[in-house]
Amino acid sequence: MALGLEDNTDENMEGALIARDRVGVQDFVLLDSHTSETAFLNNLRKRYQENLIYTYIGTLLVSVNPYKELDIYTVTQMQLYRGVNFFELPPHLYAIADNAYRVMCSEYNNHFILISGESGAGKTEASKKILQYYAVTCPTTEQLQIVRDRLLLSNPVLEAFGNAKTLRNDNSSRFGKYMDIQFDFKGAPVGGHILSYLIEKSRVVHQNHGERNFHIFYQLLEGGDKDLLCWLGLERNPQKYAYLIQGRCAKVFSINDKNDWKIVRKAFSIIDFTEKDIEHLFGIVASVLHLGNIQFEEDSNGHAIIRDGTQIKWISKVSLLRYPLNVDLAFYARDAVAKAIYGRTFTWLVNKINGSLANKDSTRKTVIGLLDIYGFEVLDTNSFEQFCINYCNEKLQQLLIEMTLKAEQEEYELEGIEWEPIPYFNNKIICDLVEQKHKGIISILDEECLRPGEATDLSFLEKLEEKVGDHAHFVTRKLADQKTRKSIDWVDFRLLHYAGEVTYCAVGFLEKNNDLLYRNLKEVLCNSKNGIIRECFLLSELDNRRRPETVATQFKNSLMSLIEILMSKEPSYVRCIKPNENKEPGKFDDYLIRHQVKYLGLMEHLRVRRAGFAYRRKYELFLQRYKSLCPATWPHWHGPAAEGVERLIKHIGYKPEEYKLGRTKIFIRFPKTLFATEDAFEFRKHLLAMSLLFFFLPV
Ligand code: AOV
Ligand code: MG
Repeated sequence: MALGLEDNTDENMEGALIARDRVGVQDFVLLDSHTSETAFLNNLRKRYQENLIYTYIGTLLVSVNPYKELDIYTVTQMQLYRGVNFFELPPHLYAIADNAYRVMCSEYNNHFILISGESGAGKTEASKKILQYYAVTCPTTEQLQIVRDRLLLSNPVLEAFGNAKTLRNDNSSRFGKYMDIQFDFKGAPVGGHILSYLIEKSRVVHQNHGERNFHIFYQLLEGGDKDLLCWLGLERNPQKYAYLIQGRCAKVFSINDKNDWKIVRKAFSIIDFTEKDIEHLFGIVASVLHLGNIQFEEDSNGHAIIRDGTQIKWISKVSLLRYPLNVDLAFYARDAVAKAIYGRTFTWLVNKINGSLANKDSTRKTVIGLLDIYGFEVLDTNSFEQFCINYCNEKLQQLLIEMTLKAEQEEYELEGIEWEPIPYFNNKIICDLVEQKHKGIISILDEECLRPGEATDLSFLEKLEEKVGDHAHFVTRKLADQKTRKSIDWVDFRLLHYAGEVTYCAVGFLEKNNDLLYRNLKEVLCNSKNGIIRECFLLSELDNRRRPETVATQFKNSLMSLIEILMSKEPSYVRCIKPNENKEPGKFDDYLIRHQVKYLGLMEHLRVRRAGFAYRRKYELFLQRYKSLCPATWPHWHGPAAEGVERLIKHIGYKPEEYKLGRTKIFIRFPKTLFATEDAFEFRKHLLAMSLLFFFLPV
C-alpha cells in the first residue's frame, strides 16, 4: 500500500517496530500476521513483563492482575485520560470509564461496565478503580461531596461483611454486586444504588482449610477497643472462637485487620449510621461468635442441653430460646440461626447504604452500572455455593456473547455491510441445563425439596441422572464410563462449564436450597431486643404459610432481572485474567493464562473483530484524525465527511478489499491498513513538529 508520503524515514519506522517488538501491540486487533493463540499470548506476556497490564481487543479491555502496586492510578493519570479519545492513550480502565461517561453525557443514555474473570483475577480492584476515577474526575459541588464519599466508603463496609480470604484470593467477594452510579444532567454523580446477590452465608459457620470467615469478625477482634469488646463479651484472640478457627489461618500476612477496622468505623459515620445502628450491628457480629461457641450435650431424655451457659448470657442480648431438640439437631439449629442472622443482616446493611446513597430529587438521571461478582471458582470440594457462583458466571458469559455478537451483527446490518459470522461456543446450552423450567437442574432440585422426609441428596442425584443424564455437559459416576474416564465419586455430579469442568458434591444441596429455619427460632428472632434483627425477621413472615422460594430459584430470578437491567444499557467490558495461582507479581503462567484466554472466548472475540472489520470510525472522526495525510483535506475539508474520507483514502492508496464505506462509518478490514495509516500520521505529525521547531529557531 502506498502511503502517499515520499520522505519515509526507515529509521523512524524501525524505531517504532523495535518498540512494538518489546512491548507488544496495545490492541490485539493490530497483531501483525495471524491471530493464533500463541501470538495472542506472546503479546500479552510481552506487555505484562513491561508492567503493561491492559490491552484492548477493539473496545474490550483485557487486564492481567499485576499482583503489585503500579504507578498508573494516580490523580495525574486520571486527569490524563479525562475527555481523551479512546485510542489516543495506552489502554487503561480509565479510558473505558471515561468513554462510558462521555457517551452517557453526550447521548444521555445508561451504561454498564461488566467486569468478569475468575476468582482473584482483579474484578473488585478494577471496579473500585473505576469508581475512584469518577469520584475524582467528575464535576462536583460541596454539597455533592458527601454523595461521593458515601459511594466510595460503601466499598470498605460491604467488603468487611461480604468478603473473605479464600484459597484463591485473600479478599474474595463472597456476594455479587451491581452498583448504579447516578449522574445528573451536568454529569455530576448525585446518588447510587446497590443490588447484592446471594451472600455465601455457609462461610459463617464453616471455612475450608486455608480460608477465613468474613473479614469483619477479625477486624472487630483486632481493632475494636477494649470497652467495646468488653461490652460485647469478646476476647481479642480469634483462636477462642470456633467459627473463626476452622480454616486455621485467622492471621493473614496480606491483611491488616486493625487498619481495615479503622476505615470501616470511619465509613459508618459517613454513611449515616447512628450509634444505635452500630451498637446493634456489632451486637449481631458478636452474637454469631458466641453462638459458634455453644456446645450441647445430651440430658437423660435425649434432649440437648447447653454445656456451659456463659455464651448464652451474651447471645440473650439478642434473643433466647428454650426448645427440646436432640444434640445433632441442636447444632444444626445453632448454625442455621448464625447463618440466617448474618445473611439477613448483610441485606439490611445493603439497604441501609442504599438509603444513604439515595437521591431524593426527581429529575431524570442517567446511570453507569458497575458489575462485580464472585468469579468462576473450582475448589477441591465444590458445593451448592460454587454451583450458584459458577452458574452466575455462566449467565454473564452468555450475556457477553449475545451482546457482543449481536451488537456486531446489528452494526453491519445498520451500515449496510455484508459479513459472515464466526463460529463460537455458545454456552446457552449450559445455562439451559441449569435453569430450564421443569427440565433444568434447579427445577429438579426444587422438586426434590418439595418431598421432605423422602428426598435426599442421593435421590436428587438419581433424578438428575434420569432427567439430564444424556446432556453433553453433565456427568455422574454412573455415566462417567460412557463420557469420561476421570474419576468421580458416587455423591458427585460434574458439569462441563464454559470455563472448565467442575465436580460438585451433591451432599447438602437439598438443605442449602431449602434454607429453612425452625419456626419457633424465627419467632424468637422476630421478638429480639436487637432492632436490626427485628427489622430482618418480620412477624408478618410467620403468618405467611406459603412456602418461600428456594435459594436457587430466588438466585435464578434475581439473575434474570439483572440481565434485563443490563440489556437495557450500553455495555463496556473488562475481562480480567489471573496470571498465576500463587498471587505472585510478575509470574506469567502460560498454561493458566492460555486456558483463560480460551474460555473467556477472547480469540473468538478477536476473530469477529478482524474477520468483520478490525476498525470502524465515524467519517468525521476518521477525517479529523488523518486529514493531514491528503492535500485535498488538509487543513480543512468543507464538503460532507464521507466524501472527504473517500478522497483521503484514495490519496493514501487503500485497495478496495481493505475497506468498506458504510452509511456513517468507514470500516477497515485489516489492522495493518490502519496501522500503516496511523504510522504515517505519527510520522507526519513528527515532521510538522520538526518544521515548526525550525521555523521558530533563532537564526
Ligand atoms: P476478584 O474480585 O477478581 O476475585 P480482586 O480484585 O479481589 O479479585 O483481586 C485480587 C487481588 O489481586 C487484590 O487483592 C490485589 O492484591 C491484586 N490486584 C488485583 N488487581 C490489581 C491491580 N490492578 N493492581 C494491583 N494489584 C491488584 V473474587 O472476588 O475472589 O472473584 O471472588
Ligand atoms: Mg472480587
